[in-house]
Amino acid sequence: MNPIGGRIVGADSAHVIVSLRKAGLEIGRYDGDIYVEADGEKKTVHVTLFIEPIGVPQGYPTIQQGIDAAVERDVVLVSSGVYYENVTVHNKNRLNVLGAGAEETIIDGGAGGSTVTFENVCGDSVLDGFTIRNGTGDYHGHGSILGGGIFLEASSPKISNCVITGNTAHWGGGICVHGQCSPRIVDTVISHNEAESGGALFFYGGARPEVTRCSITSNTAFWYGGGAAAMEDSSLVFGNCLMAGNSAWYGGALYARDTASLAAVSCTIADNEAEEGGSIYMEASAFAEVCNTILWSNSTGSHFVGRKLVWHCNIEDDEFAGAHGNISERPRFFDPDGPDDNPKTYDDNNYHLSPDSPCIDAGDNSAFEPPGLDLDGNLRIPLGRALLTVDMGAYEYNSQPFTVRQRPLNGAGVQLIWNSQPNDTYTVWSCRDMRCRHWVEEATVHSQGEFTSWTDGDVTSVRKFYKIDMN
Ligand SMILES: [Ca+2]
Ligand SMILES: [Ca+2]
Ligand SMILES: [Ca+2]
Repeated sequence: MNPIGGRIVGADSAHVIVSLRKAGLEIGRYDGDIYVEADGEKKTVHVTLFIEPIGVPQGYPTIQQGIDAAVERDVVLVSSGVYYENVTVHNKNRLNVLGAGAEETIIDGGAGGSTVTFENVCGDSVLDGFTIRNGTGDYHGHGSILGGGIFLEASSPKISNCVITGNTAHWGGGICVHGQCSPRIVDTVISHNEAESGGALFFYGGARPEVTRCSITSNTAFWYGGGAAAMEDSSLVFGNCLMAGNSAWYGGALYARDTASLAAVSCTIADNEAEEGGSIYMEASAFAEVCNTILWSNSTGSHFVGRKLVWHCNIEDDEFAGAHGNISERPRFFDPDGPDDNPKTYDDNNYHLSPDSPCIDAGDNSAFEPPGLDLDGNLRIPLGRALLTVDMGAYEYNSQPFTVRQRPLNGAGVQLIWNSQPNDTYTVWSCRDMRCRHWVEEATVHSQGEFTSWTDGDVTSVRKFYKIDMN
């Protein structure tokens, strides 16, 4: 802000100009005072400043124009509607591109290349709340068409609350990730995409993605990895994901080659199909670690091919049963063919556990620290039952939602209280303007037992909204 102080002498009236550099300011409301002294009398002028997001289509007619106008820390807020665009984010960090939710805001690539491309965007950028469809990928100098829905080149955005569907490419029908980067794909549905390899997801060139609480269903690869394929020295971690109804020649759900590694924790991998490796196919030099996971009803023959470490899994393959906590018993899904009673329509199939499932309390609590939330966003180790055990699969049976209560402290701030799990660490975020969901980190808090609390002593007139992430 300029000037931070000043003096005007000998005038009847004064014109005060205050200029402000917006870059670097979070979206939201700011309050401050300007102190004025005139004829020996002191006055305070209260000033309220609103930093607004970039609105599409209100401020800019297209998402691309909004992104082009954005600077670091900006928020591009895209209203409901269908946008026929191929959007590129290039060399921009800390940018939030937010839709109104996957049912409301749709980006349709019009079969004219990748629907969304990120190039050289480091962490802290967010793509949230879109359906991304009808993308056909682009050439990126590798001789193949890459990333039907989304292509990430050396970029590590967080992709959350999206639906990525109806896209095609040679590599990565839904998403292709190349280069040394670590994107996070969270709370996203990736379904009905097609590729030669990596029907839903394809990773190569040192990519280190984390895929958390995603449903990866009904994707098709002609060759490798109906759900996901990993090549070169990529390293993939899937947690609390469902992979069902995907198909390929090698690796119905997952495939890896070269020195790629793959970890699946608390996943349900069911009803996938392949000629070799109905669930997972690892080439000789690749390695898989799988735990607390159900691998069931994937096409018969070789279910799971390659080097692997498997523990506390329910796996339809006698080789593993009886050791390292592994079992091989019908998992008793709640309704695996769904309300339509057709096992081949996967969108309605219900892979939650029935009360008599052998997967209940059969996982290994130490396999993943912290336990995180299941695919429904529920607590793994519920309130007050810390001695119980995590289940196998993507859904915890009979669990409880993660809830936060807010208690005002009579002018001394606000206390947040939530039901917690042992050993978890939480990040508390606050937001001044929910339209932008522009979250500022407030604190890191370690679990205090069944309940954990944190007090915000910041007593200002500005109303804040809070959210809590489990790390
Ligand atoms: Ca049924
Ligand atoms: Ca069905
Ligand atoms: Ca349990």
